Amino acid sequence: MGTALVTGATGQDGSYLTELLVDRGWAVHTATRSVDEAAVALPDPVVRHTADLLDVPGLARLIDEVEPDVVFNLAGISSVAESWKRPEATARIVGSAVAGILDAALATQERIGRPVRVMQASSSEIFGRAEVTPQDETTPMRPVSPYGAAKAFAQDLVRIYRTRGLHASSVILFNHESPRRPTTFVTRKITATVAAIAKGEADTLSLGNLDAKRDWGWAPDYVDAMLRVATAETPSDYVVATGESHTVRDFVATAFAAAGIADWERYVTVDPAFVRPDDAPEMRGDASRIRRELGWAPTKSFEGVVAAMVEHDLAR
Ligand code: F7E
Repeated sequence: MGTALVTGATGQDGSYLTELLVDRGWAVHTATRSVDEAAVALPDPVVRHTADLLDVPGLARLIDEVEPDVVFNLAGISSVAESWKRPEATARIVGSAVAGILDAALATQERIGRPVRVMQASSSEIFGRAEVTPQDETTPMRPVSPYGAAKAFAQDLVRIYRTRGLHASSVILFNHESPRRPTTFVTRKITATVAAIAKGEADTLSLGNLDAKRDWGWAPDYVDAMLRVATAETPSDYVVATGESHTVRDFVATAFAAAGIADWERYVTVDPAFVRPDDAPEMRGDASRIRRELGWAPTKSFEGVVAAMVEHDLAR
């Protein structure tokens, strides 16, 4: 327990992490970009700050003012599709801003004479067209999207600052989902549309690449991994994944089945607008290391994740 500063606290992961930290008795400060974002419900005892990742001096001042035991960096553009539309903004927000956070944490640590840890949310997108499946901490980075390239850069920075004496770690998160996922991501787009079709409110589900394989876990499990990594004695980088992959098509079929619809193919169309310039064919993680060293394990199966999301969307 201690003081945490969470960037991106109003996103899917940020909100689950903030709740977990408050539950565990941490003092939590959040840094969100705008007044609107700060208006999203967060647990009561949280101290909210407005900070923009592109304002590096402002963020550094905030870290210095809060004197956190851990900075959890979850902010940024999290959509790979959007990173193709805003590559330069992605490079700055997802990539270079992390240099500012690490440097500010080190400066504050030196000033106050106690550790200021950094927990960076990295991504399986760093692996891109990986030569090996499943991917683990030793798999070379070979990103195929602006988002993946920016996350790879940030992860290298984390490793570099670790050698300078900062307790800085990256969790290499494979896809992780929940009812808090926006519909710009494929899983929630599918479950929200399937629920609408089941209720007679929609008749088409329009998607891009149905053959992509992803390792889909349950978001609350992944923030539990973040806390384990941030509080571990030794800083390091850890893959967080279920070890199972499924195609987008499998996700669609499982979601329709969960809503009681068997003949799903007649509802699905492919729209080239949702196909990306490049897309990793298969992401599947080997999380043996975090399981072994930090006792982490996923709590929900693929079917469990899909069912929880469809149930939520049917009940809305
Ligand atoms: O796409 C395919 C798409 O946007 C998953 C983020 O959390 O995980 C997430 O990134 C797959 C891709 O997530 C549609 O081409 C097909 O192969 O849900 P997504 P993502 O790009 O994997 C990683 C690990 C992160 O770090 C990211 O922050 O689904 N796909 N049709 C589609 N994707 C979308 N969004 N929409 C479609 O219509």
